[in-house]
Amino acid sequence: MINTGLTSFRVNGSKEWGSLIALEGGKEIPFDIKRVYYIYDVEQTVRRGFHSHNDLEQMLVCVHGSVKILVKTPFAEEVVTLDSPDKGLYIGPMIWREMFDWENGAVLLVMASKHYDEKDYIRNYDQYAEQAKVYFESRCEK
Ligand code: T46
Repeated sequence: MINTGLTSFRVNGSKEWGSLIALEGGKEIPFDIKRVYYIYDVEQTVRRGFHSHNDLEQMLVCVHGSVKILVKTPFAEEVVTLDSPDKGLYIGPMIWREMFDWENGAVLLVMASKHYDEKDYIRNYDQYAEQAKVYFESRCEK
């Protein structure tokens, strides 16, 4: 789907010493990282998200446990399971997202291309769908 995709990170490690993953802005992460936050202690039945961003890029990594992410546009939708620290889900602008089915103890780490700005959120789905149709149609891709 345009503006979102799953990626695998290179693991430095061995059975003897354990594993290390290094992520750098402009390299493994396709933008300069301006902000990092993490979500944890979420009950399994809780569903979060329910919004899109006008102009924000993010990389989501479940560094412990697992969580499912629904990524959706007016034209397509997909559920991605993040269940390993070596998997990253890139989410670009104008993608609706919902996070659900949290495994007990799951920690979701997010790297973002911009500082926090509530004005960048679109939290109403009908309003999002209207704007997203214009956005994706102007790019001639669905
Ligand atoms: C996203 C998904 C994956 C801040 O003060 N600073 C921050 O950087 C963030 C991300 C949030 N907040 C405050 C705003 C709310 O009062 O923390 C509270 C919870 O935020 P929100 O309800 O937006 O959380 P989620 O889990 O629905 O969404 C978050 C991100 O906001 C969002 O950008 O893509 O995680």
